[in-house]
Amino acid sequence: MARVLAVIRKKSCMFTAITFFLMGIIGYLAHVVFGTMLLAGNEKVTAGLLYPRESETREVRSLDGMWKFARSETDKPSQGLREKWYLKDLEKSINITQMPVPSSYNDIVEDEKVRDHVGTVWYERKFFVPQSWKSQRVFVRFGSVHYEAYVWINGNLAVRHEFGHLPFEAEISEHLNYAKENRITVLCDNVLLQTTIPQGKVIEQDSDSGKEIVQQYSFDFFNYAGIHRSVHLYTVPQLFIKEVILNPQVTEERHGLVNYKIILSDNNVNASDYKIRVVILNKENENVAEAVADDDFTGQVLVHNAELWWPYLMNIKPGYLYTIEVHLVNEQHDVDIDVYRMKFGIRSLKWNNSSFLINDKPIYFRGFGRHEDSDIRGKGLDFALLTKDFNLLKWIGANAYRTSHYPYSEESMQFADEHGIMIIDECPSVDTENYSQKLLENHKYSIEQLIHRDINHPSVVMWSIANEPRTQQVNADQYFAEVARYTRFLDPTRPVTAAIAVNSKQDQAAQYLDIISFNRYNAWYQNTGRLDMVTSYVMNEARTWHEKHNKPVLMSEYGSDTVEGLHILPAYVWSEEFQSQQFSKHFKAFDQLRNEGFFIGEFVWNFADFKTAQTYTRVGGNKKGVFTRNRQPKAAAHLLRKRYYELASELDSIHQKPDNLYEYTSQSQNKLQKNEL
Ligand code: GCB
Repeated sequence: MARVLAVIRKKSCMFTAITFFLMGIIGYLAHVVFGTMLLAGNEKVTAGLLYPRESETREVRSLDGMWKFARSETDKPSQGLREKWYLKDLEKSINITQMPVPSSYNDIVEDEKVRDHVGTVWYERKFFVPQSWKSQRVFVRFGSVHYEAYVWINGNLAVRHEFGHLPFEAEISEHLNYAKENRITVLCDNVLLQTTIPQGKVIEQDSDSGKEIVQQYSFDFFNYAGIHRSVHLYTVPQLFIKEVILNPQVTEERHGLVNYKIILSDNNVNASDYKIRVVILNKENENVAEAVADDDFTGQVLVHNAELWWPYLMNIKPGYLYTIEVHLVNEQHDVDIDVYRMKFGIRSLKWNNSSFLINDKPIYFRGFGRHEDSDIRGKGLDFALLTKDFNLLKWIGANAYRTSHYPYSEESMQFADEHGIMIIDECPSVDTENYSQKLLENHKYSIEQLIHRDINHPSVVMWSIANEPRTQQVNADQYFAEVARYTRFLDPTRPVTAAIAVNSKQDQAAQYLDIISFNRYNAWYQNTGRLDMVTSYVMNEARTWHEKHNKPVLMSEYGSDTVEGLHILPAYVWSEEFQSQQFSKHFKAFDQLRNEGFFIGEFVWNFADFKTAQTYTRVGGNKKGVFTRNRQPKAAAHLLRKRYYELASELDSIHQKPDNLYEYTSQSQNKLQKNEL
């Protein structure tokens, strides 16, 4: 409750400021104390949240569509809570408009007060549930609400959740009116503080109409808010399959060994009354293996000669997925009580101090940093956009992206599994600074929720625990030691990285990572316009990271803002020529570094142009996209496409070059390309 209270906001800001002032003074002593605090538990554990899927024992209903919407006054964010607006129809308390779900609310209305709103907004809609659901258990599940959400069903608080970009749910069986109308009310608060993930600051400033609450944040994307992903109701039987945790491995003989752990909704059931039967189906839906779990509902099932999950353009059959069908069976009557199906892939990951292998083959990442961002709907889930983006990723020959700078939709993770796109899965921590115990707890909890959600996705090959944390600051060392330790504790099967921008001399976090990712904008933020100051700079920096830590290195961001249609020769910043030439200078460095044996990938910043907060360095947002915000290619996209397909053919022996990769120019073209003229 407290977050919506402005007064507490101020206190917590003050608290943070005072804490760090003192920390600065006490120096080493505080450092030690802080280190001890960090080791002190307080870890929260997420339960349930299987992606809602129909089966013979489960029904799913979407609550997507038009909802009622109202914005609280910025200076009265908790008015609705105090006055209990959720107890009756919203329009009885406040003027309402219509708002689509899923979508960010910011760009739907022609009013900067909505676009730039700071604080709480309200959503509401009605729905029916049939009488037949009364014998079941009913859950409401949100794919994500940014940032904090409270949900009431018919006036009863069902759930509160913090962190955007991550799902949450609650059982609502006892709050429902069966065979009658029901009301769902959602309060969404977009305020970011020094202890939220990501961090922000709220200040009070004078304006022409009096005092205004202003949200500040340093990260470079618009703080879109609202009900961003789908809302579902789903039913399950009284005793049901709550979690399915898989750890598929590849044996030396290249069989798939699928380790599984099933968690039921009731931990105390008598194992002799129930059994768990798992069936593995191949792509053709044929039963290829099955097993009955041990009494603790864990087990292993062997898939002979398994088709492995491969990244796009690393194998001719990328993204091979099996389905696991989990049956909860009543032993006595031999009937299915619950059935849940989920796709998964079989692949191995290994890493050492210079390389990263999938199915024993070295990975070279050719990818992007991205954003969930588009015109009008902001960060709202959109299947048309998702399909277009994956088509473009394949058009350009990419095999990976980082979910910069927060977890992307579950649906996008499913797309990545299907298409064989490797994911560096990032938690929502951006520009992390002012380290505190509370921040650490939240940071760890966001990672816990992320790993809980994504652990079964074969596309996820690495966890990114932060983007551009201020790792030169006091206490960054212990802080990241603990975040990395915890991440590895939650999932030891994937390497841990963070995208670091602090230089290697000052950085204190890379020592705790398995793979070092660095962001650098040569010829853009440094030595602006100097295309002759890229190649050697990139090489030197990558080598320095490797020499210092003896770990594989990748470049997680490079690029330049580019206005589509702006042409300037010789190349000049913001022009299409500049972006292409700046990329090309990086390519030279990447090839050289790869030959040196420790450099494992390149990620352009960014896949597409995206919206940011208003600032004089951004013209209508960040323009570093290879595609425009409307997903049309800039000149550099064609250049990158050639490189990514050439790399696939050179490194992975996949000679699937599209016919139109090179346009015919003359008979001499091939010879010229091979320097034979
Ligand atoms: C960065 C950030 C990214 C920004 C980018 C830029 O280093 O990680 O969020 O958008 O630079 O374009 O400035």
